[in-house]
Amino acid sequence: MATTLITGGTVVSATGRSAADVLLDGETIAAVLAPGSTLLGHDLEASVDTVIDATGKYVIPGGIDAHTHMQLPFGGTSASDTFETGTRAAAWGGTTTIVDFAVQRAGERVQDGLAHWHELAAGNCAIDYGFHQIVGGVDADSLAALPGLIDEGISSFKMFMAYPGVFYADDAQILRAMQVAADTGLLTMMHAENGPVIDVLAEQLIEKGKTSPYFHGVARAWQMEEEATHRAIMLSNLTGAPLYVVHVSAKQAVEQLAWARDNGQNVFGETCPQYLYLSLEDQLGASSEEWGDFEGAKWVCSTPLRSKHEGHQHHMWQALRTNDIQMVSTDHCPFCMKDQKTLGQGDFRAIPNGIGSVEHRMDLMYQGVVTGQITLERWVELTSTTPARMFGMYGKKGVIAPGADADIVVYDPAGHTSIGVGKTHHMNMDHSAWEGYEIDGHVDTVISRGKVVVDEGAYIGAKGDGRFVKRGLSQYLV
Ligand code: DUC
Ligand code: ZN
Ligand code: ZN
Ligand code: ZN
Repeated sequence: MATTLITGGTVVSATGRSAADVLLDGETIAAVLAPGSTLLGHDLEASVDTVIDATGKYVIPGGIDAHTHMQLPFGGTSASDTFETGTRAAAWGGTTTIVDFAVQRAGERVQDGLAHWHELAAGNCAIDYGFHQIVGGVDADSLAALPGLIDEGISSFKMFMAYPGVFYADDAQILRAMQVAADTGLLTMMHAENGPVIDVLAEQLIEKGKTSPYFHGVARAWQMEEEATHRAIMLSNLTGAPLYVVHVSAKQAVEQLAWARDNGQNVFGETCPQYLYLSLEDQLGASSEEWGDFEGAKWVCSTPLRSKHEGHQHHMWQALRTNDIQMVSTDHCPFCMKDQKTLGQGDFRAIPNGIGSVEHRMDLMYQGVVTGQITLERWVELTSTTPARMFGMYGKKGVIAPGADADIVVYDPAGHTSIGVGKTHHMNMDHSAWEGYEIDGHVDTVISRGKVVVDEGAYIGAKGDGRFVKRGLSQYLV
């Protein structure tokens, strides 16, 4: 087995930092050692196969993006990143594990939806990957299939309070699924927006001729995120099923989660970089049109970007510090402007929902360290350690410790990253939602299970390096 020694760096964990050398033996971390240590009298630098000099740099556990949608069929098209292109872009950005959403549609067997997702991913991924299960049709068959997911290494499933007629689950369906979750230890993930109300608001806007992408955000009112979040919390309270609310963007939804946690409920929230940095007003761009032009389609996602005048973004950073929000994932769901987003020209309801960020999450969140919004340790916790614990991978993933998978990023705080097409952009999309963002930091080296896959901006891994991760139950269950 090839051995590697990462020397001279500062090893950062969720709880602290220290100067240490990290010894890798094949795919596994063998030891974390005081700088310059010998092992049983051997000079390590002389005895290993490869030495990586991390002097002046941070050595962190590889990023875990627990919310991606490679190849997701949506609105008559499919997300433009395949497992191959999307996981490669993730690796470039310092993410060494993704958890993607396998899709079951109404009328389809859960087992068939899952099998299809395995076919899409197997042999194509650059980094390790796991799956959550989307249950797009809650009925007696899909409920009966849920407990069997645990043996398949899938310990979480997602339902939608939004998208009537597509993925939507009503309260009665959610109740029944949460009852199964409470009995089995599956973690319930929720897209918490009141879809039926949003659909009426959207229809009324279109009737008034308000068709531009901006009105996507107007229709998806924060009140209907707060309301759905509260409803999910109460159903979780009633059933005893722990709850994980995905892509929280409204400060009022954060307050619901904080309230429930203060009441002792096992509920968790995830936000995404777009809700920390971007706003509904950004969607208007430099357009001279009153309600923006079609450029705004680049930022159409659900939940939507929120108005900067209401202070959601500031509140979200605060929630990351106070642990009212526990995780940052991307909800990576890219669509090209030229032939996909354009489906919604003249009617924002037909714009495929999603932003591509899988490549930039580690950098964008590191920028929060630079600007004093979060600590270095919190950066690691939000982007790697908590995702590993939340989704049953901790020990193997999310930590630099003997016995863990050798998933490691060497991050250079003195480096610089310019984001945008033609700069840092390896996702399969014809634009960037993050064009022009400048990061004071740089992903230098990315190691995935002991193999260097990215070295100073060069991808040197291969399709199929990534393996399916069979996850255990959430380590946040009590
Ligand atoms: N939101 C998105 O932005 N894209 C895919 C699905 C979702 O809920
Ligand atoms: Zn969602
Ligand atoms: Zn999503
Ligand atoms: Zn560098």
